Amino acid sequence: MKLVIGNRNYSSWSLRAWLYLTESKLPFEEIYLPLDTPEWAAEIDKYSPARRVPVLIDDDLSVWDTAAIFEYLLEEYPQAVGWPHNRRARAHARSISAEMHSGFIALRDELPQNLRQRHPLPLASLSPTCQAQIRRIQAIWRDCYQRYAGPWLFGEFSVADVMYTPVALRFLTYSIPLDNDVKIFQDAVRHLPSVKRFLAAARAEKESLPFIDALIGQADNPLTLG
Ligand SMILES: N[C@@H](CCC(=O)N[C@@H](CS)C(=O)NCC(=O)O)C(=O)O
Repeated sequence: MKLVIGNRNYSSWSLRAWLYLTESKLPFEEIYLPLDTPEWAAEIDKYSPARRVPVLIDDDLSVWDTAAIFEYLLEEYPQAVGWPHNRRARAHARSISAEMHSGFIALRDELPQNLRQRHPLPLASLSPTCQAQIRRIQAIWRDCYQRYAGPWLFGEFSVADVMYTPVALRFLTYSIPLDNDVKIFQDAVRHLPSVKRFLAAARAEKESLPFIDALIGQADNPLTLG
C-alpha cells in the first residue's frame, strides 16, 4: 500500500493516517506531496479527485478521507487499530471521533498544525469560539479519563487516540495551558515512539508554508489544513 501525505509539519490529516497505519503495523510506502507547490498542483489529481491528502492507494484503488481510510483498513486487517470492544464505549469513541472529524474549525484556523515551531499564544489572543473549543477538547478527554483507565482515552490505543493526537501536539506548539487531569493524554502522545519519529521527519522537511509560519495564530489560511 502507498499513503500520499502532505507536509508532515502542517498536515494533521496526514499525521492521523500515517499514525494509524504505523500503529497498526501495516507496511506502506509514503508518497510525499508538499502542499501548495507546483508538484502538488501537477500530481494531486492523479491520486484523489477530492484534491486533499491523505490518500491511501491499494493497487488500483484510491481511498481518500481519513475516516474512509480507517474503515477500509479495519475491514481488511484484524490487527489494525480499532474501536473499543465494549459497545457503549465504542459508541462514545465514535462520537468523539466524528466530532473531531467534522468540527473544531476555529481551532484549526487559529492554531494551525506547525509541529516544528514553539510559539506561545496567550489564550486571550484567541477568539472566544476557539477558547471554547479548547475547553471542549479538555472536557472530552476528562470525560474519557473519568470513565476509562488511561493513558489512552479508552484504555487501549484506539481510533479516538489517533483522531486527537494532532490537537494534543497543537497545544504543545502554542503552549496552550492544559488542566493537570487531562495533560496525561498530551504526555502519552508526545512520548509515543511513532509520534517522535514523525516529529523528527517534520523537523527535517525543507518546505515551508510562509502564511502559516508568518501568520501563526491567525485565521485566513488559504488552504484547508484540518
Ligand atoms: N476530511 C478530510 C480532510 C483532508 C484535508 O483537509 N487535508 C488537507 C491537508 S491536512 C489538504 O489536503 N489541503 C489541501 C488544500 O486545501 O488544497 C480527511 O479527513 O482526510
